[in-house]
Parts: sequence; structure tokens; C-alpha cells
Amino acid sequence: MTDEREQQSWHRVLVYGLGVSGSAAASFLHDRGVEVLLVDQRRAEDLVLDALVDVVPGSEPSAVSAGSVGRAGAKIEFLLGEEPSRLPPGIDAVVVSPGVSPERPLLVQARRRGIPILAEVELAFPHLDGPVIGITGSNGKSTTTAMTGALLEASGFAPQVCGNIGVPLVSVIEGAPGRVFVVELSSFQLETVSRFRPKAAALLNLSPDHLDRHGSVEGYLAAKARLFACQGENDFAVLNADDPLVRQVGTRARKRYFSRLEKVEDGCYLDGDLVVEVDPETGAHELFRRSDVSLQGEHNLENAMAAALLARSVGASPVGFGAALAGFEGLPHRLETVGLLDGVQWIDDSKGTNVGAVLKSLEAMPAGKVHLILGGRSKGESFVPLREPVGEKAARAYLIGEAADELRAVLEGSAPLEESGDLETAVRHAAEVAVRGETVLLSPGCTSFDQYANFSARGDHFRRLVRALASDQAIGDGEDDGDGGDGAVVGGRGANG
Ligand code: UMA
Ligand code: ADP
Repeated sequence: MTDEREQQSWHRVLVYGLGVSGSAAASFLHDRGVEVLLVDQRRAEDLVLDALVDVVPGSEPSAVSAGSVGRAGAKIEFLLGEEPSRLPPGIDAVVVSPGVSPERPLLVQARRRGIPILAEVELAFPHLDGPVIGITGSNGKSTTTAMTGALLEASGFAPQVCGNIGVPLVSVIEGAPGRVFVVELSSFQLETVSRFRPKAAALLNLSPDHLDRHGSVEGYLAAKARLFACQGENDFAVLNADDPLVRQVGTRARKRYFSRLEKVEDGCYLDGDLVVEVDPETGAHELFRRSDVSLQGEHNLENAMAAALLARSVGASPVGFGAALAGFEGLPHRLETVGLLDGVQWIDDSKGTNVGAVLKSLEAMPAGKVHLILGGRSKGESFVPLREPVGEKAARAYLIGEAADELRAVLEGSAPLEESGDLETAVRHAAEVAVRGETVLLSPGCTSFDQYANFSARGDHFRRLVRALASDQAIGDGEDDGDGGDGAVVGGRGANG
């Protein structure tokens, strides 16, 4: 039985989580006449109304908190506020949102009864009418996904950039024909997939992350490796040759490696300023130049190499790659310069939500000149690897959020530490001491969920705080016009790197 046929036999599906992913899945199922039962542990009044409105136009939280709302066609029911203790009757399948652990009691019950549990990406997969490129890794997923889209576009393809980057795969099933689906995939999305088969898949790097969800590094790696499980020998696996854990990944697909450090036999490598592609059958040629990559940091060169190999795997010509990489501005909240105030650069790296990301961001910074804002909610990984680089790069570190005590215990003695508590205080503290030529970097190494809805809300708040400093400074400059120099420049991507 094909996936699609199996789905056609469903009458009633439970969708767990009414966020971006779950509401798109519910809409998709409802449009196909399937009865949907939506479960979310949040109360109706705490849910983002937009998500409800997407599924049930005109609905109000008060209307659904009673338990059930229908609209034309198949019924949609809601069970909100807590997880039901027993699995409701007549459920043919369960679609889980990425943030919902498959170990939730309701899902354990479903598994025991043999009811299929699918990730939203797996629900979508059989309906896609074009090749799929899947991108995962601990860090660099969103950047590489967007870069791959840019390279494909430059080569005349029609990429559909989606997935964990913020656009559920199930929401882009309908669309113009001829698209290439460029899908960012998190370990949460991959954890339950068993049939997802990308034409080309990349594993960018592996460092401990999301241990609170996966329980161990092994569990986390196993989730990532599922991206390659269904690939065949005509598919492509794009792997980081410089990462020992990534090198070991098993797959039937053709392995194409990228490396900054050594020559590879199949894939691409760095030779001076040139990034050379080598294919055992057709030989070597230039793919792009290192200096083409507009984004700062060695990690972005790696992202560009992976993106280029992925684009090549669906047949893109490399002719326009250099120009596309030069024009690629990067995504917000990833080493994004949001202000230059009195010679101090303010950088938003709010998406740096694990230790590996902070290490890479610090690598791109000059020694001893960084005022580093760290903290938020820990994901269970050790902060110890930060100790040495913080000692080398940070003039001072400002600790915020739930993880502040743990960070203090690890970092004590490496650099001067400030107990700031929250972002606003950290920005004020840093503004008081940072001097011309230094950088204030928000690269928290933690999730934002203790104080914000998500990393974007945290980054946006940082930008607003920097803006407010700039306007204070503008008033100050107006009174004492002695600066004459760079004063305050605030805004967009600037020296985005
Ligand atoms: N919920 C429960 N019980 C739980 C967990 C969640 O009821 O145990 C409910 C919440 O109350 C909430 C809903 O589920 O109403 C949220 O679902 P979700 O956490 O899966 O979030 P979505 O809004 O559906 O967004 C998800 C991804 N979120 C997560 O993986 C946490 C988004 O990635 C993704 O962009 C979106 O699907 C579309 O694919 C965000 C993310 O933070 C950016 N990803 C992590 C990361 O990049 O590190 C993995
Ligand atoms: P993800 O989607 O995997 O979270 P992003 O592209 O959003 O990755 O980047 C998040 C952060 O990870 C960036 O701010 C940067 O500090 C770091 N980063 C980006 N690319 C890499 C990479 N290839 N290796 C390690 N760290 C990276």
C-alpha cells in the first residue's frame, strides 16, 4: 500500500499541537474531507488566535474552549488545555507537531494500539510533485536552506524554501508545478519519519543539542540519521568531511563530501580562494570562490559548500553560484548587525541557541573585544566547551534567564561576569562599559522560551533596545555635538555575517 493510499483510508485523525505545523496539517486534512481532532495542552485563550482562524475561519477561542467546532465539510474538534488521559475512539492516525515529544502518554497509547504516528513532513511527503532536498544538522540549517534556494533560483529553478525555517511543508503542497522543495528539517521533525526520501540530503554538522528532548547524544544523532534511511543509490548524501560524527553516517545514497580542510574524492573542497567541485567521473572544476561568500565566518563557507552541492544534485549549473552567494544577505537573528553606536557594533545572534552555535559565532570575533550576552533556557547540554573561547574572546559576559546560575558556575574565572537577569538589563550593562572598537553580541546558547515566545521575539526585542539606545544617543549628540564620527547607525543587515 502506498503512503497516499493509506492516507486515503483515514476518516478521523488526531493532530497534536495547534501551532504553525499542526494548524497547517489540520487544514490539509480537513480539505481532504478527513475529520480532525486537535489536541493542545495550552488553553484556547493562550493559543495564537491566527492558528485557530486558519483552521476554522471566524472562530473565537471562547467558541472552541467548549470542546468542538465544525465547519462546512468534515468536522473539526478541539481538546484544549490538557492532554486527554485516554485516546479518543476511532482515530486512524496521529500527526504530531515538532515540539511534541513522541513519548507523551497519549502517543505512547496510540503506538501501543498500532495507530500510525506521523510527523507533519511525512504527512506531506507523498503529495509533493517535485524533487525534495532535505537539510539538517545542529547548526546552519536555516542559512543553508535559504542559500540553496538562492543558488537554485540563480540557476533558473523554482525553489520552494520551507520546513523548520518557518513554513510547514504541508502548507506548500499546492503550488506552481515544477518546484524543487528545499526543506529544513530539525531532529524533532525527523524523529518519527520512516518514509521520507529526499533526492538530496545534507547533514551539516553534529554537536550536542536538544538533549532535554532526545535524552542522549545517541538519541539525537539517531533522529538526524533518519533523513538518510530511505535514500537509494541514485540519491545524494551531502556530508561534512571535517566533522568526524557526520563522516560516519550510513546511507545507500552517493556520498558527496564538502571540506574546508582537505581534498575530497567526490564533492567539493577549498584550494586557496577557489572552491573546487570534483566528480570521480567528470573531473574537477571551479564551483565558486571563497571570497564570493558575503556572510562572515568559516561556518558560512561550509554552509555555502553544502548548498552548492545540494543545488548541483538536482542539476543546477554552477555558473551563477558566485554572484548568488555574493548577493545572499543572510537571515535575521544570525550574526546580524543591528547597530553601530559610538563605534560599538551590536550584533543579534539570537538564533545561536546551542553551545556549538556560540562557539562558531565567537570564532568570527576578535580576541578580548566581545561583550557577550548569554543565557535563557538550557537544553541540557554542557556549557563547559564555552569556557576557553569566552576567556579568549569576551571582555565581559552578561548572564540572563534560567541558565544564568549554571553559566556562572562554568564560566567563573574565564571572563568578568555580570548577573544581568534579563535582556534589557544586559543591554544597559553592556552599553555602560563597551568602548569604541568593541562588539556587543547576543549569542545566548539557550532557547528563549523562559522569557520569550521564540528566538525571533528575543532578537526583535534586542533590536528595539539597541534602537532605543541609539535615540538616547542621538538626543545626547544633539546636546553635545562633539562626536563628529560614526554616531549611531541602526537598522538592517549592515555587516551581516
Ligand atoms: N504543545 C503541546 N504539548 C507539547 C508540546 C507542544 O500541546 O508537549 C503545543 C503547544 O501548546 C503549541 C503547539 O504545540 O500550541 C506548538 O507546536 P510546536 O512546538 O511544534 O511549534 P509550531 O508552531 O508547530 O512550529 C514548529 C517548529 N517548532 C518547534 O520545533 C519547536 C518550528 O520550528 C517550525 O518553524 C514550524 O513547526 C514549521 O515547520 C521552530 C523551532 O524552534 C523555528 N525549531 C527548533 C529549532 O530550530 O531548534 C527545532
Ligand atoms: P539552524 O537553523 O540550524 O539553527 P541557522 O542558520 O539559523 O542554523 O544559524 C543559527 C546559528 O548557528 C547562527 O547564528 C550561527 O551562529 C551558527 N551557525 C550557522 N551555520 C553554522 C555552521 N555551519 N556550523 C556551526 N554553527 C553555525
